[in-house]
Amino acid sequence: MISDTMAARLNAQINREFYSAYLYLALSTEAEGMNLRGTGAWFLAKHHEEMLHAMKMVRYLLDQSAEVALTGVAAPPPKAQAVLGMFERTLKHERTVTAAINDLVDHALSEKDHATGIFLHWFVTEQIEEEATVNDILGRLRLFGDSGQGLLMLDNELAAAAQTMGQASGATA
Ligand code: OFO
Repeated sequence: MISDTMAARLNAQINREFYSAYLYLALSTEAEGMNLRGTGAWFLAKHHEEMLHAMKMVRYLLDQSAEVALTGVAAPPPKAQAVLGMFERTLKHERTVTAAINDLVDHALSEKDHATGIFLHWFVTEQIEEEATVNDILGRLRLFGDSGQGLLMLDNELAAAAQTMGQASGATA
């Protein structure tokens, strides 16, 4: 059993995870609209990952006999217009999520809620990996540009990465 405050905070995070899924679905469709199939597949794989993150938290609340309170998910922002902008938006968003996860851990520690603290460790590690991956992609985009040959190369790499991500999450990208 966890406290009502802890449950409310986890419910708020569930909403953030669904928003992440929604944001990446929007970016996926934007990339597809630009004929960047690999980039679209990568963002779709991210969408599936975020849905899994939300569901992990839903499962945790259920296992702790806590209430799952689903709330409305905000609309994603207008189109990013360029691939560099898409990934800049992604990194900014992931940093916000990292801060939110860290706050959750802090709160769990303040309540001496060890179960939730341990549960959240997976998310702490996941955020490190997510930020690193997006930083890497941004580095390439800045080095080779987000058009022409450089973009084609990146799109192919993202197509391959999406397949791996899809296999890892069990979802089809
Ligand atoms: Fe849910 O991991 Fe990113 O946002």
